[in-house]
Amino acid sequence: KALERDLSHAIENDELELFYQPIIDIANHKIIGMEALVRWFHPSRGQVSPVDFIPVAERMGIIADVGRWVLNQACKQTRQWVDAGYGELTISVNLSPLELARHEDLIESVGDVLERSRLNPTQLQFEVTESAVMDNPREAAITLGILRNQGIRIAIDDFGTGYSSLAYLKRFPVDKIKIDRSFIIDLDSRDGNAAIVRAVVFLARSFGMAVNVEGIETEMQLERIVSEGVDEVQGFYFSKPIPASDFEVLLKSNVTMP
Ligand code: G
Ligand code: G
Ligand code: MN
Ligand code: NA
Repeated sequence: KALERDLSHAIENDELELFYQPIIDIANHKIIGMEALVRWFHPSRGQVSPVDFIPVAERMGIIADVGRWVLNQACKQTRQWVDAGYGELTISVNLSPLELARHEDLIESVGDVLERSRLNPTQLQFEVTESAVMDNPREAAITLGILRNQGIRIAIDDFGTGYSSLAYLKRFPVDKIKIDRSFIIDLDSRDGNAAIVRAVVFLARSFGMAVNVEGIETEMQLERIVSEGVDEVQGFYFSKPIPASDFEVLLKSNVTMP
């Protein structure tokens, strides 16, 4: 209950912050974008994980407010980095199942935010999990359709951990598959996982989708997936999610300034 009360003031008290994890082009190891991951710095509890407070925000009916704050902050930051000459970065934002189900709020925020940040819609990507889509397939299909018609990119997050992974790809046209990191963890030891990555890449290609591999932690894992034809990678091997100021240091070392 105390957590709920505090969360309802977190935005106005400026306690939310976005961390960013770089998304790397596997072909040249350059940063092509970033995933925004929200953090709540509670005045007495310290850092509260989104795993713990996003469900609370959903229950309280304020997830649309949190989502709007995240989207606005993420796009504003991206605009600053694009203006600073770090390239046409893409920003990836996680969507909760509820945001996907109640699309009116989301669609309105997206229009506002894109206009204000002057980002190209193709620079914005939403990540949705398989289970979020399967919770409410009809609503999800409508929401994703509207977003994609505007040019916004959709990625399936944590791919391979939910149900109906394969069949629904045909029904839910998306732009990208993010292979869950559980398939990467024991890539070194278990042969079967390399075969899964290969199969997902093949499947994605036949549907015209790009492939992201998450959770790369070692050079060995990177080497193993380079040969599988994935497009982009993320993981602690490159960087954890970090505050904006630290991310800018990465960007500086990453590109040749104009
Ligand atoms: O960054 P971290 O590992 O703590 O993220 C934990 C989980 O919280 C991940 O599943 C991530 O997708 C989710 N998450 C992080 N930021 C957001 C956000 O802004 N909105 C939603 N809905 N989920 C988020
Ligand atoms: O569910 P989602 O994929 O959005 O969760 C993203 C979270 O996964 C990030 O917040 C981050 O904390 C975590 N993550 C990202 N890269 C790695 C990694 O290489 N190893 C581990 N263990 N976690 C990671
Ligand atoms: Mn994600
Ligand atoms: Na994921």
